[in-house]
Amino acid sequence: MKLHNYFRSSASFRVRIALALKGLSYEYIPVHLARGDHKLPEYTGISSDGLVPLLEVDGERLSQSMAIIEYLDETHPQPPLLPADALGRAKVRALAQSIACEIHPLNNLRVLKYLMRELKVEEEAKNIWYRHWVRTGLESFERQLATLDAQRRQAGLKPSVYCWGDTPTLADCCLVPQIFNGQRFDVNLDGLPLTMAAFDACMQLPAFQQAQPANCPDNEA
Ligand SMILES: N[C@@H](CCC(=O)N[C@@H](CS)C(=O)NCC(=O)O)C(=O)O
Repeated sequence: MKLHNYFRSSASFRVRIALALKGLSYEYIPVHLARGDHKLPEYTGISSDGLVPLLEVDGERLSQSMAIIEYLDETHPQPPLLPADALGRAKVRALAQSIACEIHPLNNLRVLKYLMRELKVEEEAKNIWYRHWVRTGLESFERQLATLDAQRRQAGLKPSVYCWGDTPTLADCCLVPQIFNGQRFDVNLDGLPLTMAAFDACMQLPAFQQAQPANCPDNEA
């Protein structure tokens, strides 16, 4: 497998975590987003959306981190990244999508660049936009974790160690990169106890440590 990705890209980081959790090896192909390498013909020739990550596998090219992770989960089921039951899967996907669909699109590089370059928004206003949407999204995520926690207790289940249950899931693959991103841009992460507990639990695991930006071949200190 070949993973076209960028060390700082949250969506790429999600896939690196999934690959590491499953113990899958792959060729790391850096695409320097800040330099605009994703807009060069070499990349747009293989990627129809011009975004990272892109996974080349068995002669196919897969885009969209969530689709890639679900593909990996179906083709390499151990350890599973989604619960065995339909209700559990819906809950985990809802958590994952609150980050991938509600937060991440608003803090994406091209959106922030559009604000500044086309709408002439100042750097400070752009940062306010960024922090507002990330914080609001994480507060919603925290409320969802609190609801799930209450449901588990009611059902006589142990509190979750990770976002859902005692093994990492698709939701954790999404949460950890979002927190890294928030930390980088000074988002206030106070008052999110369940969210940060899940993040801390993930970061104890070698797979999450291995996948983090600082351990990528294209990392820039
Ligand atoms: N929904 C997509 C998002 C992909 C995406 O937006 N990737 C970002 C990096 S995290 C990117 O390539 N950005 C380039 C740009 O915004 O110009 C996914 O989950 O894969």
